[in-house]
Amino acid sequence: MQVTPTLKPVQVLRRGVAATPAPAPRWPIADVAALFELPFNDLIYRAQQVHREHFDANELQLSTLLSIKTGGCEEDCGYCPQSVHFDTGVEAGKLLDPAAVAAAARAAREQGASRFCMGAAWRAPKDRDIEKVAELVRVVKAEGLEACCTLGMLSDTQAHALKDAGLDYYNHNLDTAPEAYGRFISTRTYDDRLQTLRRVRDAGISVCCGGIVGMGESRGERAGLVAQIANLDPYPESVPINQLVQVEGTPLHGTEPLEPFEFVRTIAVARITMPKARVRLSAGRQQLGDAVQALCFLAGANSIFYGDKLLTTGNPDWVADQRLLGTLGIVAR
Ligand code: SAM
Ligand code: DTB
Ligand code: SF4
Repeated sequence: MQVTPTLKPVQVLRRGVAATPAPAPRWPIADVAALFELPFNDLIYRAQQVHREHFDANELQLSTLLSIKTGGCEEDCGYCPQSVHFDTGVEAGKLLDPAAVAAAARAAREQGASRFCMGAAWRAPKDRDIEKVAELVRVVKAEGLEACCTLGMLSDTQAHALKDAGLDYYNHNLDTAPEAYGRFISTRTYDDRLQTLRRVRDAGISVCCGGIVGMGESRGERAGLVAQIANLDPYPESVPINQLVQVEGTPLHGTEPLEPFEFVRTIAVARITMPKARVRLSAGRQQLGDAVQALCFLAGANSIFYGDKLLTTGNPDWVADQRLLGTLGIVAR
């Protein structure tokens, strides 16, 4: 099926003078929604074509996650076990020291990871936190790995300080479609997130931005999320697609699980709309199982979180992943 971009009508000012129209989005929501509606085989075929045009289809990038500051977060993201608003049993910890981070980074590199992503349960770091995280970035770089951080909202100065420390990627997710956002989070806005993404981009750091599916959102809202990310200008270098990990105590625990083929469709649509991005099969791999993961790779996922823990929840261990990649003939980078 041919997806043609629709042009927005030129806006006309009251006095009859033509105003500069907002640039047409690269991916109108209707076109993204139309991709979701394709027969499954046609969608996967299109995603494979796009994937093979831009990547070696049998190659996978491995990122290892480490929670450098766990729990006690003041935000109320309804999916997250680290929020103080919910009783999930996650205990708040202090920021890890450089030696602990160096040891974890070395272990990740020895197991074949190429990127090390440090996550902190902050709404926004303080300037003195950034000084400490900058040191952690230097430690990770010294181990020969790409460094990524996800620390919450950043100011311009903070983004530049992280860039100066050598940070390669900053992860900040939009998480869901704008119209669904209020159902999950009340303590910061969608615009706050877009602003941080702009600051990261302007500081010269590569952008990692994705979202969560399986939160009870509609297909149209999944299309809305992908369209938002694909229409960032430029679109992110890295796009993590998380399946909700349901944690007892969070408001989203007990949500009707997403049908696995719908998850695969989301990966395929992300691949088609962001041809050169690393699309990462992120949280939820333990729940997906090997066969659905293989379908995700077929649909264009070419990155995973690698290591037996995400931030506070489980992930397949190194042995299981190496076995899966061996079975599929996929080579790590
Ligand atoms: N506190 C920072 C923030 O939210 O910007 C960074 C860490 S936060 C844990 C990073 C991302 O993890 C969230 O944006 C969300 O996409 C993802 N996440 C959190 N809890 C999750 C869950 N239960 N299942 C899937 N993804 C989750
Ligand atoms: C992302 O998109 N997913 C990762 C990473 N970026 C920071 C986090 C997943 C967290 C899953 C729930 C947990 O382990 O606490
Ligand atoms: Fe805090 Fe991030 Fe969890 Fe939201 S997702 S509660 S900001 S740690």
